[in-house]
Amino acid sequence: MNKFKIMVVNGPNMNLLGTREPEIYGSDTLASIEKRLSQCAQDHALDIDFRQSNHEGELVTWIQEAGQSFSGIIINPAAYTHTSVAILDALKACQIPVIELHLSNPYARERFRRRSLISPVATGVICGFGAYGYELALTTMANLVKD
Ligand code: CA2
Repeated sequence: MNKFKIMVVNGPNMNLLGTREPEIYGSDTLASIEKRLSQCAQDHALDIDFRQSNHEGELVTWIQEAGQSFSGIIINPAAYTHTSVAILDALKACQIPVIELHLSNPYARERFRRRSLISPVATGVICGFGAYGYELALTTMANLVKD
């Protein structure tokens, strides 16, 4: 049986996870998050494609690809959450479920982080649960795509 394919996209500076600011983002690296998420994907019989880029245009290209050949997208747009009309437009064009994800709770932080350009086009938002949020998002996505 063909498995549903889910793209998991991480935005700028997420490659630095685990090296600084552990009090905000936890001590996991992106590689350790990916490893745990792969196990979670197996448990839900999903295929995940886990990616990170520091480049807005590359993220847009990946979102377009997800819209064409994936069943869902989980995205932590990182700082682009608060600035990127290009990512907003790309997600708007996708006809698949979109889960916006953040490790921290941006609403409990600086004022500029309280505005997300992405949330209006997301199916739902998960934030504030650290690395575990990725597993929450994938479990939710499993329910969305199998419904
Ligand atoms: O809480 C989140 O997941 C964020 O999307 C993380 C972004 C931040 O700009 C958003 O407001 C909230 C930052 C990702 C960069 O993470 C770093 C980790 C370690 C050291 C430096 C940056």
